[in-house]
Amino acid sequence: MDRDWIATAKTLSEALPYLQRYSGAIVVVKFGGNAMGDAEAMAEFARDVVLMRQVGVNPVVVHGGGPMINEMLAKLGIKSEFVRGKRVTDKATVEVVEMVLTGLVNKRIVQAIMDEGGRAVGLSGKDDDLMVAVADDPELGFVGRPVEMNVQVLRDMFSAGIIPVVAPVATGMDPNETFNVNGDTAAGAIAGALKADRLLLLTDVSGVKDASGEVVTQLSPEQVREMTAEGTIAGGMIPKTETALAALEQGVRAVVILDGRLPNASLLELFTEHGAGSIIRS
Ligand code: X2W
Repeated sequence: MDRDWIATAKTLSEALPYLQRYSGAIVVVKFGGNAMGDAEAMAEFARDVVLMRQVGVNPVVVHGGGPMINEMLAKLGIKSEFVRGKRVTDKATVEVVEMVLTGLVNKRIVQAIMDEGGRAVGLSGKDDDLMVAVADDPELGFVGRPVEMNVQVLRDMFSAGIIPVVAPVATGMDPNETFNVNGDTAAGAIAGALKADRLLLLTDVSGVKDASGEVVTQLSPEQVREMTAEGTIAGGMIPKTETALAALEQGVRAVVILDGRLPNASLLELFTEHGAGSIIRS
């Protein structure tokens, strides 16, 4: 026997208290473009989400797709430019962002979830006015900061057993406007409005690291602020920890920053004693 089936059964048995704890919970999962990698990674992510739904969790997927937007902009001869981690988004760019995120990327994820036997419906912040944004910074053009969330549509989908898959594109106060919202920001705003039990930010690093490069498994908001002031939390981690702090302030119970490239990263975090990445909570 090349596999220890007794250990497999034991793993399932040990998951019982976690399954009980998360039954009925709302878990928002940010799935970034870098974590989507190949078809295998996508299928594995989809299976984890379908399993969550199967055991009574209400998952919401909020996705990114930065690398896919870059690729399409390059094909169209439009240059990509980032300021403080956000894409400078003019009128032509926002049209490409909306096409790529709500079309290509969103439907790939919806299909991957259905391939694993789940029911998924894709939507963007424009659908049912889920996410209304205003311009974040004049330098960035049509980059949006969410100011109004209408999450009833997500609750309706939970009741129907449907997994919502949300593209981070928002409508404006003027309904003819379209805003490009950073995927982490959108996931935080949705988790905040739902007062989610968990916000999982799947990325391509193993978590928040201390000055010696070790992953810190548990952090308070105060520790995050101190580590940011000292410069230990820097670069690409800053938007993630800022999102985490804002989400906690809005009533999210805990935020986890974890490596989405790890096999079954979300399951490891939710359903085992081990956990994964860095958990931030008050
Ligand atoms: C992002 C939206 C997609 C995203 C962008 O245009 O790339 C802004 O920068 P990842 O894969 O999660 O990085 N929006 C404002 O967040 O994708």
